[in-house]
Amino acid sequence: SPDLTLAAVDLGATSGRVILGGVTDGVLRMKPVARFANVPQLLGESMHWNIQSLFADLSTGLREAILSSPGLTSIGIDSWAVDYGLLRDGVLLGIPHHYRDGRNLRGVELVHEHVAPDELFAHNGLQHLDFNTVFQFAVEAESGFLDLADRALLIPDLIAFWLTGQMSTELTNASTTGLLSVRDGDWELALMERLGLPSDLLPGLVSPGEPIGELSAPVTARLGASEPIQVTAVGSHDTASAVVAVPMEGQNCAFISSGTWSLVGLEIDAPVVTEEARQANFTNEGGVDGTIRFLKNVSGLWLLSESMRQWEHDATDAQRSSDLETLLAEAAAIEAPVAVFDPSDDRFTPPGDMPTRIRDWCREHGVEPPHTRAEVVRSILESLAAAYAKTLAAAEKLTGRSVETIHIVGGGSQNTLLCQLTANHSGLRVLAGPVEATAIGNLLVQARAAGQVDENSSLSDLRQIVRASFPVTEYLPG
Ligand code: ADP
Ligand code: LRH
Repeated sequence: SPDLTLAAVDLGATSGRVILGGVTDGVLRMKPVARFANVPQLLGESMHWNIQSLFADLSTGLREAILSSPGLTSIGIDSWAVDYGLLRDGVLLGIPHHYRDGRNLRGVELVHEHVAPDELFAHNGLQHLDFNTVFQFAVEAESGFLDLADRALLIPDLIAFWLTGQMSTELTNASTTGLLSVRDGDWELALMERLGLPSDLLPGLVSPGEPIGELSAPVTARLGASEPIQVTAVGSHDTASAVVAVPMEGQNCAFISSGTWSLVGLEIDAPVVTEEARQANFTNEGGVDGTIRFLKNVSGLWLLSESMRQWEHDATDAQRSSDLETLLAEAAAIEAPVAVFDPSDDRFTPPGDMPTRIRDWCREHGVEPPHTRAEVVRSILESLAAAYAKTLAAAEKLTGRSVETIHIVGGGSQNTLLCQLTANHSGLRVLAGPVEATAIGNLLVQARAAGQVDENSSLSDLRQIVRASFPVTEYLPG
């Protein structure tokens, strides 16, 4: 494929992919070359990412990409936020923890002993999530692990290091650590010092579009490349890349990046760090080109996939038939009202028996619990849609903006029931797609850096390419 000269490595919490792409005449063409599961590992009591297997799978994907497109010039890497590996002398110390690991509560306690929640928010502008990197670092400091390490690399930066030998911290993902200033976008060195964290634990910042480094000689050989290939910084936080590819036009659009999590909010120019925003637990994450994503992390399709995992686990052979499509069709056919619960309740964060936890939540709150599998599915989707509507109403109030259209991107944009329920609960028009928004945003930032689109293109120019390349599906409130 002569014009597919860019590759996106996109690691979601549910699955990873390698996708080739290139922009010709204002249209992005893509070719998926690899897709692999991302299965967390429980080792004793702790929960980890299977980083070895992810790196092996993405390397196989990159080999395929190079084989299929020998003119490949650039690779961009994104993944879920907040998690990292600790290193000493370039060697990984231990297996990176999963953000759903139970250790984070201790980290929250430790950090709040030194810095109160409101002060922390004034520094970093982040929604309180127990897994923000700053809390994880506090646990590592207490256990003595940080004393052993000379570096921490966020997951996409760790992969870039293994590919190039260069260490850096990409800016959008850095903004999820809790250690980046929401005002000037630089490391909060004074905050790190107060928390006893070494100021050079995380390496220097790079911005999306900047080069990270060329594939090292051994990696070039292993991947079968014959020309030098650049690893280019993209919005390495998957949500930052996804929002680049939300085909929104004008000020009256909101987005929902819908996958394992639902990231629900607005793109704005300057952070909102008012006490009201903090109380409502909104976040100000750093986006590509200096934008701010004012959003809330509202749980997501994790509730559904984890329920399905439980049913698969419980199933006798006779019952082992509920694939996603069947379950969604059964859920769509339900006419009676179902339970609406709070999908962001902390009890739903760790892996486990979601249907039982949902029923428990309902009983505790005097709500009739869902009984059948289809009712559980409907209840999950109805609850997510209700939470989206509530979150966007709050975002409108806190920013003074008014939302007319909700864009849903990511794997969940294929869930027609969820899209329709979102339109119903919000009373707003929903435009669904593209599905692979994250990989698209990753590729477009590379395309701009590589000169396939004008280097002065703004995000709205890039979104014009998204509109020209991918259809959307409209849902009107029913
Ligand atoms: P992540 O990037 O967090 O790994 P994705 O954006 O890939 O997540 O979304 C994964 C989710 O998309 C799945 O949990 C599933 O609920 C949903 N999904 C995937 N394919 C379909 C489909 N064909 N119909 C409806 N939902 C789907
Ligand atoms: C989505 C995501 C989200 C974070 C969470 C840890 O994949 O990056 O933006 O809050 O994972």
